[in-house]
Amino acid sequence: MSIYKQLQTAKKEGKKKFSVLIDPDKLKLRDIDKIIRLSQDAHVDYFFIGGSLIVNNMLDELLSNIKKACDIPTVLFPGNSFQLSYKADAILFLSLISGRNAELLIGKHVITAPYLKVSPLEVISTGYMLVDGGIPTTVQYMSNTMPIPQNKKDVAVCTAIAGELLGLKMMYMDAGSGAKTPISTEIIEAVSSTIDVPLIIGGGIKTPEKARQNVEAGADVIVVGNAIEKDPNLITDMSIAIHSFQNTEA
Ligand code: 1GP
Repeated sequence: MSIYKQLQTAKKEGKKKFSVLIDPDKLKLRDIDKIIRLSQDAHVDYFFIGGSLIVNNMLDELLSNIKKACDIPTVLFPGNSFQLSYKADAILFLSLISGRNAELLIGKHVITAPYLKVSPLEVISTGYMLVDGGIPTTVQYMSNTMPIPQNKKDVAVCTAIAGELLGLKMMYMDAGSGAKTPISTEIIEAVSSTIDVPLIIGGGIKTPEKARQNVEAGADVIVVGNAIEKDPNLITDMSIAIHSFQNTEA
């Protein structure tokens, strides 16, 4: 089953997914084995692979190592058009719909389109919405766009509706990696109750409690990067908090 189909089915059944974000630049190779092992034991659903820069050339190697060690699907979450690899299972084809930078709305897509068209990757068009996370994030700086303020719930809702009407298959609301303030449950609730496509939430999620609140508010996929880089053991409790949602609701 394709990853997108899995996400749609899970959404229909009220099941939540947990994705561990791996930034090849930040990760020390010796940590990856621990993260893979813990992720496998905790039934992590996906590895999102990406970062704003990726200055080393470890992307292919990292993907091969993950493939060799486990069967958790890998999804590219590219910070720019150079972060492409056929070794992943899927790619989030991101359009930065919260911003007004034409290059990131459609420009880069035109450049990468012919490569993706012939690639074996599952391409999932995704509306990327940057929400203010309390500190200027790398994405904000690199994309030269303004995030949606946390108190402008209506702007977030209308942006997500527009993305869905344009045919984007998922929405990713992100406070940016290392955000001080993660996205509020109010915005998650408002957006999730208005759209039908899967909703991914990430940025600054540091505790299993916050992950849990987010899925209760309607998030379908929770992405955690920084907190896990600092303490890989968090994977277990995060996974329980996210995956147990269905059970307690039933
Ligand atoms: C960033 O949503 C991801 O794009 C994850 O953020 O690294 O803060 O968990 P963190």
